[in-house]
Amino acid sequence: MKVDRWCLKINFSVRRGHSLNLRSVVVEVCPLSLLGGGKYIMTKFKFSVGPWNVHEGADAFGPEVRKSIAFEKKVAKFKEVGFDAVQFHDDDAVPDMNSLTDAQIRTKAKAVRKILDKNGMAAEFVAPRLWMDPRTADGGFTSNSKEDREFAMWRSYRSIDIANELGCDKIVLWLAREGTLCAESKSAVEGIKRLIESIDKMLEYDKKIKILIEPKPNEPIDRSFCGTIGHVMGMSAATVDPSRVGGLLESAHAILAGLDPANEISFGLAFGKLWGVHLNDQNGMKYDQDKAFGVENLRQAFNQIRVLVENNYGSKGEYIGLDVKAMRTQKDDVSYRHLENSLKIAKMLEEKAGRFDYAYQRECIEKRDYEALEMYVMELLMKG
Ligand code: GLO
Ligand code: MG
Repeated sequence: MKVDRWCLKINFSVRRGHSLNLRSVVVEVCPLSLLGGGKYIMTKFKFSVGPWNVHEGADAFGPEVRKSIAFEKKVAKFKEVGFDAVQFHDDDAVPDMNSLTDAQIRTKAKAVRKILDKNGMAAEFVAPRLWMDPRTADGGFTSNSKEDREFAMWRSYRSIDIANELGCDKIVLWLAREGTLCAESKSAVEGIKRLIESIDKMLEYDKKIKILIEPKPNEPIDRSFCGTIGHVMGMSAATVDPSRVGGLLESAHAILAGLDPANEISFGLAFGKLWGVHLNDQNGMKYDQDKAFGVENLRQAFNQIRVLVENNYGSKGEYIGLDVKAMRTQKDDVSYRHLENSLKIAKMLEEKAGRFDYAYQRECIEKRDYEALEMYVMELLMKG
């Protein structure tokens, strides 16, 4: 990359009668060509991303529109953009794993660890991809077929093996097809019990592994068995080791459930069980959009970052994951833009959260003048 000009930006503001809050100082040092990315904005968070977040652009109605990018290239680019860790599906790490032995899977995972190490990146989690294989057409853990349920467990155990090789202790369960398309086709009571039993087996298979359930109310399934972070907390409590079962909250999934993502995040935080987030955005209750973080609902996005900052999210090594997808219209050369934008917006909102005037908030609360508080938030967001 040719860089000919550099730019240093220092932004801060002080409210009348208040001293300078160091957390509110933003220093940007960057080549002008990177000004869009926000890589150099200061943050207290660590960020993560999955290889699936840079994709070929196929959707339910049309084919791929961008070229595939090799895994190793993606990892190098993630680092350059400003990410700290990679999230994996089991077969992102070990493609074609169904045709490999358990030992071969471990060997392939070791090679992936080397790629991460070479690029100074960590692995955040491994998620069994239980929605692509024909054997998961009716779900994995809750399929009506015993063989399918066994296949789901095999993939889950292998995901744990892969996580161990990659040096991470988190397994994410996005329960994509655990629910029904035909309401009468499964007993929801039995379904929930099967989910809990499956998680128990994973906890017993590896005494150190942590399970993070990523709730979603629908899509691809019609009625999910585990739609919100409240469901996740309930399931956690019913497992053999609740201290190792927590949640990963995705903004778009909360919106699809008709809930406020910041409140869902707060629910998990209140239980000390929010161990991951997938920040992104969503225009209303339609298909899952995975838009860049903050581009639709800026105030909601601000409040997500605010509660994460206020509750010291990240202090136990948790990452902010950005589960965003590029618009299908993006061309190859700008296929990381949605990630750069999401990172930049998250960090800019973190800076705004650092400037949030808690004394003024208290004053408004005492007077019960919430209109004033709301206007303060709007001005904070709308002014530079
Ligand atoms: C889809 C989910 C998906 C998961 C990922 C990790 O709606 O958000 O992207 O987060 O597969 O399990
Ligand atoms: Mg997600």
